[in-house]
Order: sequence, then structure tokens, then C-alpha cells
Amino acid sequence: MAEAPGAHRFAARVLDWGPPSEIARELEATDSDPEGVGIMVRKARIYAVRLEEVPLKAAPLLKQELLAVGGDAAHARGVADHSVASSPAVLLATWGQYQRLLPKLRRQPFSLRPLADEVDRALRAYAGRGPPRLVGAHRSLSLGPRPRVLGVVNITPDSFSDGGRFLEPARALAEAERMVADGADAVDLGAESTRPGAVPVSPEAEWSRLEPVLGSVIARLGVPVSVDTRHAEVARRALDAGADIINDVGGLREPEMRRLVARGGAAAIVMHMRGSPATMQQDTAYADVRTEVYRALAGAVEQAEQDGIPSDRLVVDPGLGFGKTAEQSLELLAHVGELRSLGYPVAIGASRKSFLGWATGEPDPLARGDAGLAAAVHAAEHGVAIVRTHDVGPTVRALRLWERIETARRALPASHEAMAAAEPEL
Ligand code: HH2
Repeated sequence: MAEAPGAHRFAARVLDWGPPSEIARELEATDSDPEGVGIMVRKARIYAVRLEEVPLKAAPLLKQELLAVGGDAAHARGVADHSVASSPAVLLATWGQYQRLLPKLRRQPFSLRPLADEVDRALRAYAGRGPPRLVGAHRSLSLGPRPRVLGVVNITPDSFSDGGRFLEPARALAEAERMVADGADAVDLGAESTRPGAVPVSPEAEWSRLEPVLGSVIARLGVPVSVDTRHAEVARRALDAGADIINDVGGLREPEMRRLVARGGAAAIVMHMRGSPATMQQDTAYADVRTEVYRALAGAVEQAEQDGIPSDRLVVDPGLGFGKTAEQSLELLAHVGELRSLGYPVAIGASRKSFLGWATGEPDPLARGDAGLAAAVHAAEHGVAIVRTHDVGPTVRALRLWERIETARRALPASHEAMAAAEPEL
């Protein structure tokens, strides 16, 4: 091949790197000293931490301490002339700079100690690998490195994409079996549609649809079984019948639901939704949808733990399409990785939803499988642990490919011992 022309004499290229192990390998490839690599890895990435309502007196101190370690912080202009009582903030620093910053903040007044603890927890949760498994009532779901696939079977006449197809118990069972054969890691059975404006179903009617399918699915399939219900009565019966996970689109807001999950030793998917499916699209006004969803999920899991559900049994889900406009769902999906800062596995359900139709121009939910795959791969890229989908086979194959690509990124660097002292890795 011909010699590079003068303009490319040094072959300058911006490295498209991801996790710290990949950064370390790129640095090693310069034949750099291994100890130096350990030090440089900590300088290679900026972590931006967003905070809400930082007290007025704390904000300038925070900025000053960040500047002192070589980072920076953004806060409201009104902090300078005291025209605000508190301010949001974005902290900017490398891993190494945070390690120098946090002990200093812990010695400061004006709530900077609890603020430092919270930043520390969020950073470790975000950068870490996340919990290795979700512990269910009987069976557990091992998590990572690629997202686990939760196959959806709706035993309903009116679900938005598969309504009526699996109302017959034998068909629902056959669909669940097919999903497991296609590589589903767990199955989610729902007997009430939660699509916008769906007519609510009584717990008795919901259970009568669910019961014949749930028993056979538990008996016949070797994977954890999740039940998608908002009703404590249905959850109680499902747990008595041997279900492992309760998938509550109501976000465990009912105390009885939390009590049942705790008592049954079950796992729970805590999904964000304002109001109920019947009313949720009437109020989609959020000042800031990401912050509101984040805070609501943080509150829900904190309450769940207080009521006796251990953290290794909880999953958070932003509830795409639940009381959100298409733009808001896309915004949540775009930033889904930040939910990892909460320290729980993150699940998403984008499959076939109308926001995918809005984004792609495809009106038929059954023809949105490919858009769902793109959403699943995006989710994988951002550390989502569980993808809920109707299209199991293609999703499993897409995520297997994603995992192969990731493996190429994550080969261990030679200086991995020095790395272990540097920063944790997703
Ligand atoms: N979406 C639906 C139902 N349950 N659970 C979680 N955790 N996350 C989701 O995004 C989610 C969910 C809606 O989809 P589907 O079950 O296919 O439709 P319907 O509610 O009409 O049965």
C-alpha cells in the first residue's frame, strides 16, 4: 500500500474507546510503562454527576473544591447573587479527581457530607458491573454481561400488539415454550392490558385468565417466571402458585404489594407510571422527565427496601410509553444508562410500542420488531440488564452479536493488576 500522504503523516485518529480495560489496552499499545497506564486510566474519562437542589451555601464550595482537584462544576447563575435558594449542579471530574474530592467534601458543612456519600454511591453503582443476579422466589435470573431477555406473553383479548392471540391457555403455553426455545431467559405473563386507556379488569377475571397458563409454564419451563400485574390479590395467588418475579407497572406503590413481595421472597420489577393506564396519557407534563422518573424510582425502591424487600430482588424500569409522550419515551431511552446510578438492575420495555411507530413511521405494532431490536441494542450499550420483548428470537440474536462485539472491547489489559486499583468497570 502507498505511503500515507503528508496530511496524515502521524495518522491522527480519535480513539473510540469504552470501558477502562479497553482504555488500558490502548495506552499499553504505545509501549507505555504499566504503572503509568494504571495512573493514566484514571484520567481518561470524565464522569458528569447531576445533582438537584444543592443548598445555596454548598454550591460555591462545591465548585471551589472541584476546581482545586482539576475538575469543575456548573450551577445556576443565581448562586452568585443569592437570588436562588438552591441550585441544580453538574459535577465534572475524572475518577481519580473524585477520589481526591470526596474526602474533602465530607469535612465540609452545608450538607456536603451526605452529598459526597450520595455522589460516591452513584459513581460506584454507575461504573460497577451491577448485581450478578436477580433473586426470585424460587428461581434466580443471572445477569450480565449481555441483557437478559424477558419474553412477553399477554393472555388478554385487548393487548396493543398481541391481544387475543394467546387468550387460549394452550396457545399461551406454546408461545412461552417457543420463547424459551428461542433463548428467552425468563417469561413475563400478563392478563390485563395496560395500554393507554385500557379497560381495567377485576382481579378475579385477571386471575382466571392467568391461572391455567401460569401453572403449566412454571411446571414445564426451566426459567424464572414473572407475572405482570398491578393487583395485590393477583400477585398473592401468583406467588402461591410458584411465580418468581412480580412485574408491577404500578411501581409497588400499594403497601400490600410490597408486603406480599417481601413475604414471598420474590423479586419485583418496579416500573414508573403516573396514575393508572386509564388516565396516564391525560397528564404528560413533566418539568424534567428524566429527573422526575429518577426521583420517583429512587423513592419507590427505598420504600420497598424499608418494607423488607432486599436490594438483590429489585429492578427499576422507566416505564416507556406509560404516561409519556413519544419524545419523552425517547429521551428516557436515550439516557437510560443514568438509571444505573441507583444501584439496581435496569429493565426496559420498548417492544412494539407506539413511540417506536412515531419514530419510524411504522403504524403496525407487529411490524415494529426491527425498531425494537435497535432499542434493545441501544439498551445493551447503556448497561440495561433486562429487555422485555415480544420478539424473543431476533432480540436474543442481536444481543448475542452485541456481546461478541463487547468481548473484543473488554479483553484484559496486561496491566490489569494496576487497573484493579484504578476504577471499577461496567
Ligand atoms: N410495558 C407493558 C406492560 N408491562 N412492564 C414493564 N416492566 N415494562 C414495560 O415497559 C411494560 C410492562 C406494555 O406492553 P404489553 O404488555 O405488550 O401491552 P399490554 O399492556 O397492552 O398488554
